[in-house]
Amino acid sequence: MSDNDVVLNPKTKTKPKVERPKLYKIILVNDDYTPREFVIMVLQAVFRMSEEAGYRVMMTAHKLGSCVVMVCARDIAETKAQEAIDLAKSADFPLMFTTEPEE
Ligand code: TYC
Repeated sequence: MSDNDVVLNPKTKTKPKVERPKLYKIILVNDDYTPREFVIMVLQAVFRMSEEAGYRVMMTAHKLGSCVVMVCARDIAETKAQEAIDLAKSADFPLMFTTEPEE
């Protein structure tokens, strides 16, 4: 084969090894003091949930202790969780959101 020949069907493939960025869960944590309506309001304002979806997520955290609100990239998860915590703080409620990597 001369240098000018073109190989149309190379027999080996190189797999690009790009790591998929880890996804993070935003978790709503139950407490005994934050009013249910306030939790729903925060879910609607920060996570763009409908009132019905907000009610379901709030009630799941209320009954089970916590509930996954959304799964997304780490920076978005941390920003949204902080936004929600800040809203609660400014209203003097102990409402808490945490983030953790998905398995
Ligand atoms: N448990 C609260 C109440 O009874 C309501 C609540 C639900 C608070 C979910 C936080 O993540 C939460 N007023």
